[in-house]
Amino acid sequence: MERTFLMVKPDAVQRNLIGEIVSRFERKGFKLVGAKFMKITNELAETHYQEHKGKPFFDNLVSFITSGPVFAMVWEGKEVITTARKMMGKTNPQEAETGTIRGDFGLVTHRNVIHGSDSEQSAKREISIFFQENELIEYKKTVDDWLA
Ligand code: FUP
Repeated sequence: MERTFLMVKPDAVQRNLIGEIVSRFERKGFKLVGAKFMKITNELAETHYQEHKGKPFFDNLVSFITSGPVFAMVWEGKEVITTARKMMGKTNPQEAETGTIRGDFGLVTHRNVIHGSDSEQSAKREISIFFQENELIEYKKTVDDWLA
């Protein structure tokens, strides 16, 4: 079953949106398999955002993501990587459709509420840098039988 890495960013934690965001993925039918309320170190931020190293917004991105606690999660389900990206909306909240998380709760790209892996490869990489294998819980939900 496919897994993705999602993270409620510091702006959304400050704005009391953890529950709202978690709720959207629960209601969609995805299964939470790991979660961690944590403060990201500079080193972890630079590893996580390594593809953006050298870009003009990199330093601001690292200082934003380390500025306060985040809620890091692993979610599981059918095509969860692409579906979660659709539910998040475009990177720039001004371009994100109403009804998406960024479209509903964000105003600017540098504080865009949520992170989500953009491919199978980045999901694997991001899950492994944020979580140990034994922090991910395999369990059965009877509701799964009514999905997909
Ligand atoms: P996304 O996958 O939608 O999170 O977007 P990217 O991987 O392209 O960008 C990662 C983060 O960098 C964004 F969430 C916000 C930040 N960013 C900027 O601040 N300015 C930019 O021009 C592009 C991205």
